[in-house]
Amino acid sequence: MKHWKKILFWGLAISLGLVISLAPMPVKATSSNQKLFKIQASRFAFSPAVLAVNPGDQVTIELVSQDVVHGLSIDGYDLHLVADPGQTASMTFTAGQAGSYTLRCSETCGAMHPFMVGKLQVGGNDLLWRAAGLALLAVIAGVWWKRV
Ligand SMILES: [Cu+2]
Repeated sequence: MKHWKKILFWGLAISLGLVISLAPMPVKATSSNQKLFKIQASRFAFSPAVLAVNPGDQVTIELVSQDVVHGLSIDGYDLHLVADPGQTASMTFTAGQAGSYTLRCSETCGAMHPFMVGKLQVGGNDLLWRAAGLALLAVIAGVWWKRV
């Protein structure tokens, strides 16, 4: 391969890689939405168990207990809800940094209580897309490298 072609190749590959890694995601940056989740709690599961929000969202959780007393706390958040049987308890909070946070039942509700968990998924798809983009770029660059 000629010298200038190598320079062009690496220049393009590196700048594309930087764009994929660092480009801001304009869609999510400004959106702050209200999200309402009605979660049914029963031995030994939350339904729904996965809550997907974006950073900055105002999140309201209504916890409904269908059998015994259940609670809800979220790792990394100073929050605590307790719902008596047949009752609804609610709380509102602002979603923080992107990441995956475990929801836990905070009231001992029976034998499988430690496994009564769920997930608060805050944004976080960005990283996945960027990783996929970089992988794709590596494949394309590899093919191109062999052809030129
Ligand atoms: Cu429970």
